[in-house]
Amino acid sequence: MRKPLNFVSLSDKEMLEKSRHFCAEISRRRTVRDFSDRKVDPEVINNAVKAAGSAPSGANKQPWHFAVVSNPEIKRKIRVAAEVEENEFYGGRAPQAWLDDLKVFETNENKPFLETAPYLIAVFLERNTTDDEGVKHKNYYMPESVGIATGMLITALHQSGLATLTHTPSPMKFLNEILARPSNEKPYMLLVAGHPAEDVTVPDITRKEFDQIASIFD
Ligand code: IYR
Repeated sequence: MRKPLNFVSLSDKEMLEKSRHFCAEISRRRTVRDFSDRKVDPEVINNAVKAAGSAPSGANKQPWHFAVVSNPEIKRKIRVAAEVEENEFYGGRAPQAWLDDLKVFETNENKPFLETAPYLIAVFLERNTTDDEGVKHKNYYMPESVGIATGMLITALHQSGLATLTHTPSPMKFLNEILARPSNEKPYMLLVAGHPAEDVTVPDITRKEFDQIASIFD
């Protein structure tokens, strides 16, 4: 079965304008590590998750799950468990070269934002899916699919006026336990979302120039 494509055609001029505007808007996105506790309308978060759920995926298996957490006790449990892993990371597990690379970001084992920010979105990758008859089905291109969906989630939250932090405490198995997710789901990322803290600053880093990231064959 097929159906018509619901495609919006733009004029060349509109296209150019929209592309410039979007590039400028998304380039303003910065990862934030200090959040305000200001509330966010849950629908804004749900809409961003719906946008992420529209991502392309291998054989349309949609191998993702988004656990949306605003409950303070659950946020606290996540913070405590993440800080256990981060203590090990900063206290010896990470090689010195890695710690040196992180210096500019001024990160450490303390993760207060996991409690301060109004929302944590734990993204899980479904390794396989079990149907109603209990038969296991393979998923395809899971990291690619979940990566695209997570990028769309970050983009959707940014254009809704929210700041995000892509947090990856490692290992993240504790998220399965705290959020009661089955073992076929692998924690992929813990996305922190909310308003930035007042007067927040970010590291003065630059992005590579276009010709450093692209090669053109015309
Ligand atoms: N997960 C740790 C360490 C960390 C690693 C990388 I690569 C970063 O870009 C930032 C942090 C932490 O969150 O502190």
